[in-house]
Amino acid sequence: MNPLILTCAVVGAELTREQTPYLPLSPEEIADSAIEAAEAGAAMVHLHVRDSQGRPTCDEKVFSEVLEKIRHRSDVIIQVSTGGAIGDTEVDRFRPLEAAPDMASLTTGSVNFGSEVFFNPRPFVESLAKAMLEKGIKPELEVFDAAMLENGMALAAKGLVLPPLHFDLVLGVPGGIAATERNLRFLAEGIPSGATWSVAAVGRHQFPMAELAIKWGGHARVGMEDNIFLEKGVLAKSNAELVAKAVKMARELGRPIATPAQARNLLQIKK
Ligand code: KMH
Ligand code: ZN
Repeated sequence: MNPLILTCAVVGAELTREQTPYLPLSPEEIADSAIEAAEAGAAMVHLHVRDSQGRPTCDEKVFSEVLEKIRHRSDVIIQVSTGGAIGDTEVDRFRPLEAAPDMASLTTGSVNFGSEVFFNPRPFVESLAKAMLEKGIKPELEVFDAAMLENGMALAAKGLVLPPLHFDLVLGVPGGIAATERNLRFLAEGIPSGATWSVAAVGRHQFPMAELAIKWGGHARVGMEDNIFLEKGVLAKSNAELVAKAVKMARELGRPIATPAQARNLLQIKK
């Protein structure tokens, strides 16, 4: 089987220390947590950053600081979020690209997100894709609902995203597609040939959906952005613990873990 690319989504934009005291917030904490996750087996990290008050920010200076700290000590693939936090302006959501990451997330459509709306109108998505293309940043096409798969392929048809495409199937966000085996199979079957896919399922669905992806030849994302529990009622004390659990699962299922170099090769990302 092809090696498994594990991504760790380190902090996200929604969580607070009230929900888990183990959440990394400062640039040092986020960088350390990303490096520990890489040491535990993550080939890629998906990053949001926080300001000095712990609030989500799109500030490219904070992103650059975190990226520099990580790159000093690790060759893990760094993917920044252009999803940001609900309510971020379109202008702000371009800013993380200025930190020159390897990859960036690119949600290909709008979706309800809890009681709010995660706005991704087509012209905005296309302009983000164009900016990534011009900067040589590979997009991870984020699919929160079924139509977003077609939207990703439409970007490719317009030449705004270059093959090989990489999709992240985000399951279980309230308002998006639910985290069920049937839905994951449906989406995975719709992945165009030559493309890669990973699953990021929310909360208690994180590991059951990762297990299916491991068995089916897909890739998986774990980490506190999506799930803060190692098991029922037990908070993960670090992102590395969540990655280590996925590594153990993959080993038991006979799937090798991709190093960052192998993942760069699979995703065709230049160093
Ligand atoms: N925080 C969510 C509104 C992404 O990183 O690209 C969007 C999100 C997706 O987390
Ligand atoms: Zn994110």
